[in-house]
Amino acid sequence: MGALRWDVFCRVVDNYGDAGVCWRLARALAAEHALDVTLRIDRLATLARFEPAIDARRAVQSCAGVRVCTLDDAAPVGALPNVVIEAFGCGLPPACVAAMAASAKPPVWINLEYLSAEPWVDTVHGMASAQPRDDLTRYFWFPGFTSHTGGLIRESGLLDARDAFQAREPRRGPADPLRIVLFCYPNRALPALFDAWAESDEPVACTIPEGVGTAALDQWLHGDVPHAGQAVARGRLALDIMPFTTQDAFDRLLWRSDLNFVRGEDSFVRAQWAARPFVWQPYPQEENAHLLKIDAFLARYAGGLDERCGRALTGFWQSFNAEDGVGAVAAWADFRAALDAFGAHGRRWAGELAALPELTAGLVDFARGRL
Ligand code: TRH
Repeated sequence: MGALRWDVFCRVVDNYGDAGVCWRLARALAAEHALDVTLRIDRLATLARFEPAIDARRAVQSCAGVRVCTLDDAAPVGALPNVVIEAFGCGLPPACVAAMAASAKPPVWINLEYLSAEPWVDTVHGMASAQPRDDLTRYFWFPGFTSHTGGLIRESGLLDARDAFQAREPRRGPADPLRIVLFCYPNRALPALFDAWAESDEPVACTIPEGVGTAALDQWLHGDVPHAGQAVARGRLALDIMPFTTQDAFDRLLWRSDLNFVRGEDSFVRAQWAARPFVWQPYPQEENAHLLKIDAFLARYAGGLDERCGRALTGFWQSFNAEDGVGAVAAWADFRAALDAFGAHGRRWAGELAALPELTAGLVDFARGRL
């Protein structure tokens, strides 16, 4: 019998995370679990932004051991896979659901949910939901930070590769710049932080992916927004605009950095595997629901820090996410002073996460038990 067939369905809502998480999952399923994986995605151009081998004009292609197809609701269904992953409740093509309902042996249908540190996730992970209209069952897989959740994607050998990379990295000398990666959403606190870094008593080298922080750069540089490959220096601050790179190269950027500003979901997880100090800006949600997500994560993450460092971390994260420039600058000094402690804590935290079930392997076991 040939390899089991898994289809991952992805509709890009916004930004890169939906595509990023699905690409990472599809690659891991194919590479580490010898599965025959197809990623069906509605916006190839988004995937091509960080996977240059992808040709956004081709409806079907193979890349990194994964068959990549444009998600087309009108396309004929063809042979059903053994397992269907519906990412982030994106909705399967109606014809696909109809074919599954008509099938004597419908695929195992799993909805991959968004990551959250909120305690309720422990109570709903793995839940089955009957789809009465189609007489199908849909399971819910919740990534998370406890053993009662679906865990996090951690490719095999990732942490060894990180350790080998960081061991080769020269230690930062006293005259060396503080290396910051800034991958955040539009944030009104940035110009004030750029000012503080430009007037800092140490050099600061800030790497910004192209298209990130544009409004703040426009304001701070009086309309002279640099493009990818360009660098700008003001006072002690050097800004380097980088073109988008592959997910693996992005990992190495986080591994090399002294402080990572990350956002959304996938870069948030990768910053934790990087075991370097980081600041998280979740995807802004209505009624500030994203602030609850920060508090839930900080309740888990900051717990391992002493009181002074915990206050410094929480203070800066909350000011940054409140887009409060004055507050962020006021909190920066204590945050900066605690960076070494955050680095040591980051290693402990990554070690704790690595002891949890790994998402892809858990998903494969779960599905195999229901085939
Ligand atoms: O791009 P994001 O803001 O995506 C968001 C979130 O996923 C959010 O949960 C979702 O609701 C929203 O989209 C719709 O941030 P995220 O999740 O960190 O995804 C970014 C991806 O881009 C991640 O896989 C890393 C990748 N990336 C690269 O591969 N190369 C790069 O150079 C950069 C900057 C990013």
